[in-house]
Order: sequence, then C-alpha cells, then structure tokens
Amino acid sequence: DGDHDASPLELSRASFPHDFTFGVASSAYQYEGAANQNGRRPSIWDTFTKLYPDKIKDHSSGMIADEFYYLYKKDIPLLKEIGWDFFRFSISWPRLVPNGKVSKGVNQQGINFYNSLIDELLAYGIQPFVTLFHWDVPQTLEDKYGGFLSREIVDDFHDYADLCFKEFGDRVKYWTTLNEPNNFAQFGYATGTYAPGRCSNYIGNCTNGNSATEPYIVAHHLLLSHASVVQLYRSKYQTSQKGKIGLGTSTYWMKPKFPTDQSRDAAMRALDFQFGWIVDPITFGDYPKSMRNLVGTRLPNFTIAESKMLRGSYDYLGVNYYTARYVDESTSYSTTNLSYTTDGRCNLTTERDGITIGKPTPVVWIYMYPKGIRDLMHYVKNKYNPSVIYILENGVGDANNVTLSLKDALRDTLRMKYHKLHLFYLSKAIEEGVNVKGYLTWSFLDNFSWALGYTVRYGVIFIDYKNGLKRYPKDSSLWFKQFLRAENTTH
Ligand code: BGP
Repeated sequence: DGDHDASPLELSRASFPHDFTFGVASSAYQYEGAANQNGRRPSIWDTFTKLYPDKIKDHSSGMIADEFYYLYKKDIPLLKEIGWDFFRFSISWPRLVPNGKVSKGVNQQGINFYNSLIDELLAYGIQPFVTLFHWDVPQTLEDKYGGFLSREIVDDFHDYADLCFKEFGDRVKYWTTLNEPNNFAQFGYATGTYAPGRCSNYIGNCTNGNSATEPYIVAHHLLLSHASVVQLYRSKYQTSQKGKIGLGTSTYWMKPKFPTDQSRDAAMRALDFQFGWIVDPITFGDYPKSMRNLVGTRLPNFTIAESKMLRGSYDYLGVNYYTARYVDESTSYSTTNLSYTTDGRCNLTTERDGITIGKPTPVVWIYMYPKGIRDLMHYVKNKYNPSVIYILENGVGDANNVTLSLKDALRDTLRMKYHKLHLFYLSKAIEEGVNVKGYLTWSFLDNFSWALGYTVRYGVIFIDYKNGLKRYPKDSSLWFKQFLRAENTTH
C-alpha cells in the first residue's frame, strides 16, 4: 500500500519552497577508481574485496569503478546540464592521508584532486556537499589497531578532518562527518557482509569477530569521532568559514505488522536500534533507553563530558531513506546468540499475508514504499526536532541486464516513478511543517554497489562498463532536467 501514483499532480521544483535544494550523492570508493594510483593507499574496502571476493555478488571491486578520479571534468558539465544545485561526494581518507595518520604524511596529489574537483564544481555553480567518512578506513589503521574497534581512531580521524577543513573549508560550506555509521557497524561487524567483514559464528561460517559486542564498540567510536570533529569545526573553523556540519544516517521506515501494542512497540524498538542508535546520542547525549535495557553492559557508556560533547552535535540531520519493513515482536530471541540483529527483539519482514510492503525492485532489499518518507519525516521531527533535515540519499537500482540494448537500458521508468512518488510524499511532509531543506538522489552515475557489485545500476547516467566507461543519460536525467527547470520556480 506504499505505491500510490502521484499524478495528476504535476510535480516540479515549484512544488517545494523557493530555497529548497536538489542534488545527487556519490562516494569515493564507489566512484573514483584509481585505487592504487597517485599516492592512494588501500582502504579496508580494497582489502575486503580482495580477501573475500565471494562476498561481492559479481566478485568485483572499486579498483576502477567509474574512474571519476580521471573523468570528473567530463561529468560535472552533465550535472550542470540537468540542473542540480548540489553534488555530494566523499573524500577518500587513504587518498589524502595514505597511512591514516596526518603526522605520517599527506599526499599532495590527493589534495590537488579534491581542490580541483571543488573548484570545478563551483565554477559550474554547483555546491560541494562533502562527506569525510563513507566507510573507507585506511588499511594501515585497520592493521595497526583494528580501525574503529579502537578508540585511537578518534584522534586520527580528528587530524584528518582538521586537514580537510584547513585545505577545503574556504570553499566547502556543507560537511557530513559520517555516512550511515549504523550500517558500517552492522554490516562490517555483525553480518560481515561489508568491510572489514567481521562477524561471529551465528551467521555462515564467519568467525573472526564477536557480533555481540563489536558493532556497539564500533558505533561508539564512530560517534565519538563525529562529536570531536564537530567540536573542532565549531571552535576553529565555523566562524570564519561559515559552513554547516552534520551527520548522515539511514533507516528503513518501520511499520507495525499488526495493529497491536506488541507490533507497535517492536516497530519503535526497531527504529531505536537502527536510527536512534546514532541519532539519540548526537541529540540527547545517550543511546535510546530501549537499547540500554536490552543490550545491557555490552553497550558502552559515555562519560559526562562525552555526552555533553555529543548533545546537539549537528547543524542539520542527514537522512538516507530507501525502503520500509513490517515489524513485529520477535519470539526467537536467544540469550546465547546475542547480536545486533536479535538484541532489539523485533522481527523485520517484507510481507504480510503474502503481500509485500511495496513493489519489489531489482535491488533485493528495496521495496517501493514512498509513503514511508513522509512518515519518517514526521517521526524525526516529533522525536528529535532537528532545526534542518537534508535527505542525503534516496534512490533505486535497475538490474544490470547485459542482454538489453543500450537504448532499452536507458529507459529507466522505475527510477522516474520512484523519485516522483518520494518527492510527492516529501512535499506533503514539508507542507505539514517538517523542515526539510534538500533532497539528494542516489545516484548520479551507475557505480559499485558494495555487496551487489555492478549487478545493479543506481545512476541517472548510465555507465558502459564494457566500453571505456562511456556515460549516457538515462530517461530519468531528462525527467529531472524538466523537474528542475528554472522557469518552474514561480515563487
Ligand atoms: C547506502 C549507501 C550508499 C549506496 C546506497 C545504495 O546505504 O550509503 O553508498 O550504496 O546505500 O545501496 P547499495 O549500493 O548497497 O545497494
């Protein structure tokens, strides 16, 4: 029931407040390629894709990806042509600081690349929206002390961020400390499906971790890293550079499976465990009560000073929304098999009475549930009341169907429908008083989709991976161009 058509409404940017902004999102490992070139050293994703090729659907990696590192000057005019206001990208920590520690040396070629990318965007009138960490921990720090399992990373991340503010902050006015720390912790340390691939033996035969504690420890260090960097920006740079800093995280919209208290409570717990895990600490200074109760001593504590540093540590809240789940209470909870996914005592499903929560899509985990973006916006406003919200990602992938002709591969009707419906429900939430200031599409180019490799295509621009990575606009590019046309902005 998430699949209503937005027509007859003719949606355009005129349906949004005049200062509302639109853009596209990307990340370094998924776009740049040139993974071992010009001074960049490996990140945990380079190691992970090499060590566990079977964990990536097509055994691929981001070694070449879109070669955005070389081709960005050709791509930016395409962005401009469509009419986007923002380009969100992430800085590759191991490209800028190959050994992870700034004191061990900075890669000037990395600095040059990001300087040039930023300058090029600005020359085209596009605002850079820059993420400091989109999952690519320098491998040297992983080897040295276990990456985000160690508290030592807080200082190294702080120094890396300091370098970024110093080098790029005169021109970058939108900073995101972390992308989806929840997913980094869960998939990297509970299911082991993302780098660094740690998990305990409750899933498959993966035994190189302890999923009862590691995801919580990792998220804890991510949160402290975030807070320390926000403090740094606010105390040292914000007055002169006048930018905004925040964090981006994601959640499914959680819909109670049945109209019962059990289902409703379970849905609230699921939101706590996926979203509140990150957003409660940065808003209120501590983890959700439900997590404190259910995770007990396995959930790390914040000192009073840390809690104070975390509270209110964002100028805007970034939310990534893709899909929804039904939730009911889990009866299969086991005290001997603790993990992030079972601690919340909630059972997430994609169907009820044999009917899926929304239309299935070529991306296994995405069911179209556009109404969820409106419900989620109200939930965020009511619970956290952030002064500003940005949707930092929303999108869907097509199957990479090699039997399709190029012409047919560019007919991405599913993507147009997906965005139209999500934008419609987002515009409703705004009318109803939620202060959302921008909407970024995932993604601009087809790219490396982590566990799904290149088997799905999220771009509004098609990449011909077999033919020199040539770029072709899909129909959705034209739809967005029409949607964003300046003459539509009547108020
Ligand atoms: C988000 C990530 C993005 C992007 C997107 C699509 O979780 O922040 O980096 O990849 O999901 O998901 P995927 O490519 O895994 O299907």
